[in-house]
Amino acid sequence: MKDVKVNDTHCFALIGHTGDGKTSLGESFLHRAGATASLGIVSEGTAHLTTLPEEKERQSTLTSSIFGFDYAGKHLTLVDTPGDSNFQADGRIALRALDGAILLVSAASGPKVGTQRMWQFCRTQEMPMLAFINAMDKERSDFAAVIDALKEMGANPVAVTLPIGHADSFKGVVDLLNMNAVTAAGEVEIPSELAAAATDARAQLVEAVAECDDTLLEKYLEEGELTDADVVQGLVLATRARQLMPVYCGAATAELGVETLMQAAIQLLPSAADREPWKTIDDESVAADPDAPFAALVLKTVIDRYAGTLSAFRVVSGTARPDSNLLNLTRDQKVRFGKLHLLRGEEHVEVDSAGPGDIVAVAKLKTTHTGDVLGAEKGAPKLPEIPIPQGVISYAISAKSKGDEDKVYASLGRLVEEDPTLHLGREDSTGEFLLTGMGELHVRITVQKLQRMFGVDVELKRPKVPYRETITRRAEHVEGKLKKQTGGKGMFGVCYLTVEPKPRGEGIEFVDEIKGGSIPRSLIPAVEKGIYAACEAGPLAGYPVVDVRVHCIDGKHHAVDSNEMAFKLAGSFGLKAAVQQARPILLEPVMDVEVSIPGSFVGDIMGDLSSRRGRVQSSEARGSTQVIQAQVPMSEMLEYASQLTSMTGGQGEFHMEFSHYDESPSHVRDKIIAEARAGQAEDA
Ligand SMILES: Nc1nc2c(ncn2[C@@H]2O[C@H](COP(=O)(O)OP(=O)(O)OP(=O)(O)O)[C@@H](O)[C@H]2O)c(=O)[nH]1
Ligand SMILES: [Mg+2]
Repeated sequence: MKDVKVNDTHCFALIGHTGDGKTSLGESFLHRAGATASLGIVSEGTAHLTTLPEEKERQSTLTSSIFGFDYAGKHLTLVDTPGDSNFQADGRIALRALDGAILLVSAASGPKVGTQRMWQFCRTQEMPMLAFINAMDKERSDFAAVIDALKEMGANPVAVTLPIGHADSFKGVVDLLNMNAVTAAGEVEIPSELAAAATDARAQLVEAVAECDDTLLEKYLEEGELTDADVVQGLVLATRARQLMPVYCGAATAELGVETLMQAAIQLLPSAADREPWKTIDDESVAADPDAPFAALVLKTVIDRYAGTLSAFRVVSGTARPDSNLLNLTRDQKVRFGKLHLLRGEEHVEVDSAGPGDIVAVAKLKTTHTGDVLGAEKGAPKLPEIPIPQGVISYAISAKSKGDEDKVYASLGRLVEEDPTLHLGREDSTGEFLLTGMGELHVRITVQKLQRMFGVDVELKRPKVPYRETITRRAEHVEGKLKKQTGGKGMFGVCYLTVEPKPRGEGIEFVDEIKGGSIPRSLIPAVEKGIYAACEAGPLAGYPVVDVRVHCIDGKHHAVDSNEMAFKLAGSFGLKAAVQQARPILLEPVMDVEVSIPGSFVGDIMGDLSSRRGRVQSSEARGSTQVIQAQVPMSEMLEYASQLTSMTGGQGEFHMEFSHYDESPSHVRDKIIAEARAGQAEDA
């Protein structure tokens, strides 16, 4: 693999809504490239990209799958991501370590909530994208309608292929760059009935490309045409600058339109050498130079049946070699690489080096987690680590058989290690474990895995809503004081805090404004620690305090009695008092919900969503299905899966994803505060 140069090394993801055909497309890539001997089929459980029994059972991807292979003299790493909102976060982590994405859209149903979400995410990451309109062989496939829908979504789609026929008569694609057609028989002439449409679409493509570049536009306006080389070059630049999203089409399962797309991925999406340069935390560019000091990002941790736990990383610069000593820069610890493995579904192939753009895995490094930055012992660029999305829904769980608690905790710990979007905690008041994930299915699948991999059974209780507390106005000069005189040495520390609200999602910020040593320098971190500790359990109902800027403006100390503990407590008391004075409110998580139902249920479902305090945002027909989009507080949606089934006799489907935090209305707030107080009283 390593005779391939960096500019022939590509890594990209397949993204989109669940069920639109990402894994099928990935399988047909692998098959066309000769990386797999047979075409893997999701519905038959033979896909090389879905290896878990839970994935085979549900016929759906639950965790991103990395596959390295060679094609046309290039080394490609394909990452197939999950489309279901419960598992999309895993794909988002992986995307941070990749150079491009192919957005899959169903030709029959167009972009959906999952399509939109992943597209939006890639857009914020400034990631070049191609779109693939899949399943042209299905009834009701409509290429032009999907392009329109992509435009409406805010993308800049431009058709680079046209479908030849549709549904049963779908045969292949017209390639507007080469002005030929590609069918199961290979390259052929454009069918005569499509000649006019192809000329027309080619003109639109040329015009779109010309509009992205002033020099090209001038040339185009003067000469009325561009050379083939100009069009290709212009399209390459416009794709990488994210001015255009080139659109391809085909049918993944019939392997039609697939090679044209693969060639486009290589030609239009950047290689590891010509992607936007990586930036260090100090905003310096990092060149993809195989001879520079090594730096890499851990994008996945995999528990493998044979190899134990593996850390998969994407090399950003330098070259990884087996049996070498390195640093985990995130945790500031030494690590040692053993063998390097190229990941190919279930199969792992040992390799002797990995350079920029390669993704390989090593046996789990102690203390290394998904998202971490690895680097050479000397001179490694300081890359920012990958942020890990936090789960939103928590279930209390307990072991089914008494005495199994330790085993449950240890096994869950392993699963959390593999999937960082899961979080395992313990609720002090009840002693129960709290498993937090991205959605109900995420948590349920984890429980299934626990049973299969470790043989432990757990019981899931009603989920808990992760409320938050915050403030709505400024409170100034609030005292936090600890003064204690018990026998010998006393404890003394005073701080004065001013708090003010921050925009939603910005967290807690500590600003040190101590002047003149009213609190000794060495003790200011203790105040900060105390403040952060107090933010973990707010004064209203014990939920975390968020989005507050805390200025430490003054204080008092004592030469003998002031110490770290005293100032930590002073900080904590000060924060609690300041929050109380700053008109605190309770925030509740609000979810984006998309419900798909047969048209006859629209009235019932809309009414039901309103009774759950939902705000319906749109309702539109997609074929015979009606799709309702709404925002609904999480607390009202905890058991929606089973309720929707009973309301629609099993004909409804829904997707739900965290959207934002909103102030909860007073009747909800009062109830939650009362519940929290009752809980505390019980403990006392
Ligand atoms: N007719 C037709 N069916 C397709 C095509 N592509 C995929 N399918 C079928 O659609 C179903 C879902 O395909 P997948 O490839 O598993 O979809 P996915 O996007 O990976 O879904 P998730 O893993 O859940 O995100 C499978 O049963 C496929 O056989 C296609 O081009 N034509
Ligand atoms: Mg899949």
